[in-house]
Amino acid sequence: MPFTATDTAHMQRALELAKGTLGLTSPNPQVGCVLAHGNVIVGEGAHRYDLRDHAEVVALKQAGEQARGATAYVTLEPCSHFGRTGPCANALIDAGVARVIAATLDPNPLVAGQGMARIANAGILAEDGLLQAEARAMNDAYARHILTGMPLVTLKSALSVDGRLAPLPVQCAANAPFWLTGTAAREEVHRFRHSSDAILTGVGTVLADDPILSDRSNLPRRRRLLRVVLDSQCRTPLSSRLVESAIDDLLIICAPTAPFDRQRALRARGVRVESLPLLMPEERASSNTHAADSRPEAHRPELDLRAVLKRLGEMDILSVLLEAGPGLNSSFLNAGLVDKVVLFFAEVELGAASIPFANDANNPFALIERLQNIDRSDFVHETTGGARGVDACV
Ligand code: AOF
Ligand code: ZN
Repeated sequence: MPFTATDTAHMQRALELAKGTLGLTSPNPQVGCVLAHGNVIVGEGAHRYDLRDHAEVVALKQAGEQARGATAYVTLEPCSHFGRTGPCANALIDAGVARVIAATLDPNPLVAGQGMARIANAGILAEDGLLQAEARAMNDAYARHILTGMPLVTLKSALSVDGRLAPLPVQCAANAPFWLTGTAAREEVHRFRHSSDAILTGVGTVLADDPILSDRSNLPRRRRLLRVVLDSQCRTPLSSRLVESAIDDLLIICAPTAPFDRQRALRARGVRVESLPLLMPEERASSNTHAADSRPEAHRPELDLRAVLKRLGEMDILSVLLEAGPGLNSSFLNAGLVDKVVLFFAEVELGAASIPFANDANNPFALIERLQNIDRSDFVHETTGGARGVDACV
């Protein structure tokens, strides 16, 4: 049966409800549900991880007996498995709904079409694909993680029009008098931080800028935000704003060879310190998607970035915002581990004496060639790949 304008309006409402839970559902997806008889909504809701109930159950509880005969509009296929809650497919069947419309199927291998199949087998009209692109885009990090165990990586940088990083602390330092980009861009940065499970930077940026990497958006406080520093030798100062503000939300990833007293001192300040193996230059070269790297540091052992992301994935981190300097930007791009790039351009030229965006690239647009092919999962938001991975914001 084709979808009607009423169907679209209700699904739009369900998407709106889901969008309102940004930062509140990870490691679960953002999901909204509307139950309606014709134009009349009898129940609606969204999932929030801390409150457990899935979106369908929130809406069913609100609708009570009025759920009978209603159409359920869900932004993600109702689940068919027992997790922290029972299967939503069964809850909808038991409530006697007449029709279920899902915006998209759930990429979770435990569900993956089985929820809709169960509903259809119960004799209920089950359809999917209404406003699918929007629904998928909202959960692209969730899809990446559930399918690969790795988080989705967004590289964020504030640049001059000639594609250079600012010579002074810019996007991070709260008290810094100088910002490369304006207020609108800063608000956007905080919105991006708010939508990420982790913000990742390198010790070089910590030493140069003393950033705090907090979410200062005005949005409802997110469930968790992990700040991560790649610091193979544990050089992060105990007096840094990151360490001073650590409340079990700062992870320093170092090499097994990092001085033990430094590791211990950081732990004593409430910092989580974990070591991961280093990758030798030859091993990195074989996994590089890009031509030979001529930087001097390209010939030293470095943290294995793939192992770093895998570890963050194990910690249920679905999305990582990379806010780093040229060295780490280059390393991530060269390893083919960047999915999206968000560039904020300021109306200034900094000139060749300033710092390039990535060590081996003066033109950020040339880097687009090195973005990971995000189409490897058919659930991941296609338009970011279609736009060649760059969302430019001013
Ligand atoms: C739905 N509606 O609102 C959500 C769904 O551990 P649990 O029980 O919370 O299950 C988590 C999985 O359930 C998650 O990976 C995804 O497959 C699905 N999420 N499904 O029907 C919802 N949040
Ligand atoms: Zn469910």
